[in-house]
Amino acid sequence: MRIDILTILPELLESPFNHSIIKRGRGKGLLEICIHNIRDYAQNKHKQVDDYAFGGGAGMVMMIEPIDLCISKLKAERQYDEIIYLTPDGERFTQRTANYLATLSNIILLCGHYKGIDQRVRDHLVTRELSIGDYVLSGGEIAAMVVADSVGRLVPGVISDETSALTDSFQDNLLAPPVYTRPAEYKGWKVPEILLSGHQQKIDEWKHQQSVERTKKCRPDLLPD
Ligand code: 6GU
Repeated sequence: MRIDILTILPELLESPFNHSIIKRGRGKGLLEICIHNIRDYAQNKHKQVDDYAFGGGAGMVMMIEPIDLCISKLKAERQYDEIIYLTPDGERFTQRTANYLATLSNIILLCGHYKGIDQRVRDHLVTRELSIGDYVLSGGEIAAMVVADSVGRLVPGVISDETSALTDSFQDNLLAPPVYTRPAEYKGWKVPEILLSGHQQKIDEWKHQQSVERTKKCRPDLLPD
């Protein structure tokens, strides 16, 4: 899978994809993440990418032309399944959306900034708009990291233990059960006896029950009525 990220702050996006699972996925050639600086497509000598809003109002608006030029260049090289604009007024990003995006070959993530982006980008270039939650970030970059990370780790082969992505919290609308490792007792705090018992079926039942309990307590909205 290939993910192209369009931003005016490319430095912000370098580090998160160079560690751990995502780094390994890139190393194995399963995942390509390419960062593009929108400013490289600015047409005037000041490399301007934003301008005053028509009709007034506070804040600058990101111009359509540099974004269109960057997207057009990428589209000439390959077909894109989705061109996604990250915005707090987009559709809520969930595990379900991540699962869907992980089935695609090529996607573009467009990071917004300032007061917003020329509406014509949203009307004519973007195929989907996503928000990562009901709070406002200073730009779309952190949201793009969230989307690329959660999608990238689902691409087959990126996580070596195939089953582990499937047992994540949310994959079955339940939170994950608690996990423990050695020592079996620390400062008198004990690992639940059942996990040391060797009865796999009982252990699986216990884990499921813990998942349900945790979900009831922390995220009752995930449970069916
Ligand atoms: Cl995608 N962008 C910004 N700027 N803020 C957000 C967001 C996105 N999702 C939640 N808050």
